[in-house]
Amino acid sequence: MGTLSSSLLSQLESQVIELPSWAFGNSGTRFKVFSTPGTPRTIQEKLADAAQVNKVTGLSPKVALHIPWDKVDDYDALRDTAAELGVTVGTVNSNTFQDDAYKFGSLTHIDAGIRQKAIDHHFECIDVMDATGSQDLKIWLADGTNYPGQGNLRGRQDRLADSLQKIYDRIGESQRMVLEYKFFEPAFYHTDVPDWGTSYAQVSALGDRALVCLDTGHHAPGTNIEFIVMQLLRLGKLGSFDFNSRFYADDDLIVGAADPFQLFRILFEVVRGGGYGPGSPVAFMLDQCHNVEDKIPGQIRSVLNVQEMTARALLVDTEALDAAQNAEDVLGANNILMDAFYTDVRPALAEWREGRGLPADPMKAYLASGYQKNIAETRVGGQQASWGA
Ligand code: LRH
Ligand code: MN
Ligand code: MN
Repeated sequence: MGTLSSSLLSQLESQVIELPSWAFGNSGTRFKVFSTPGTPRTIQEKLADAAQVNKVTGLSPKVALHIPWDKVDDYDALRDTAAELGVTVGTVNSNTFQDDAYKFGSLTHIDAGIRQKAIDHHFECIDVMDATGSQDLKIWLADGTNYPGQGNLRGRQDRLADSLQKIYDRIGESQRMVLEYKFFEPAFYHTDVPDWGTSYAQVSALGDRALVCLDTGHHAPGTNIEFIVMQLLRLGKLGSFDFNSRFYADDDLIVGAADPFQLFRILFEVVRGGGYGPGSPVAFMLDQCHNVEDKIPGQIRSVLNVQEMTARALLVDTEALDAAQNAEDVLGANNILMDAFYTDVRPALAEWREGRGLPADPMKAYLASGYQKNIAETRVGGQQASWGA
């Protein structure tokens, strides 16, 4: 099929990119949250919207939940609703950053009572996982301090290790815990899990089913993210991605929008490091918000960006690259990588999609389906993503 071989295309067949439920809610910055016509009012409606993304792309059969944003009374029923829509529940994200009790920390808090409250919240998330069939518990902590001297950095790290152990002990044999890091925000002086090294140190102390989650927007400008990807894969500790793109900090913009070349470089290291394909432990997830654009098209664009860059990463002639690297052929090696990056895979992917009963142009198909118009007319009072406000 044009630029893409059939063996390459077959590698794309099983690609899954998990969608975050919160991408379908209204979101914004601390200045303003704009509402978008048709925004879901319930988690069931968010699942329905996610199912539309999957319907036209075939890429996103899983939806991540955020608890308590997506809290319901009956998770068995939610699991059934998801199944009827042709999706399943993916990662369950805990939330210890919106409760007054956590002003000075959650899993790291000096007060054992507050720590226990945060641990109990994670136990509740594990119950949700059990009921919905979710495999992964994702922990991101807002814990940190704003001023030098405010907290005992080491004490907080020790308490974190203790709290994480209690949560880890509760997850089932087929479940995993992923610990996400972020270099700053909302705390500005220090963050308790600021970098991959801290996450790695913490999860390594727990066991095999504790891994690192890499959010592409959570690094200082200029960080070589693909190097971190390589290292975590080398250490067997890359559990999942939160994909998004950023110009400045944790912008949560559409993945591949700000820097498609970076996304390509990351995916190349994923492929090279054995992080892609059946049997790989690496879960691909989006962690994005759509503040000014329509949400479903935003998610369609995102999963297609990941698919396109995966195809380009798979295109790299690794044999030729090895040879050029071994011969210290600096520009030759660089050229091999750039050749793949500059290959326009879109026509071949469109043709391949059609052959699999999917629309050649998923965005066009969605816009023509009338779904957007229908939800804009019928849903009144859409939910805020509870994020970015
Ligand atoms: C934190 C984060 C984390 C949250 C999500 C909403 O910045 O990346 O993954 O759970 O945003
Ligand atoms: Mn994230
Ligand atoms: Mn983030």
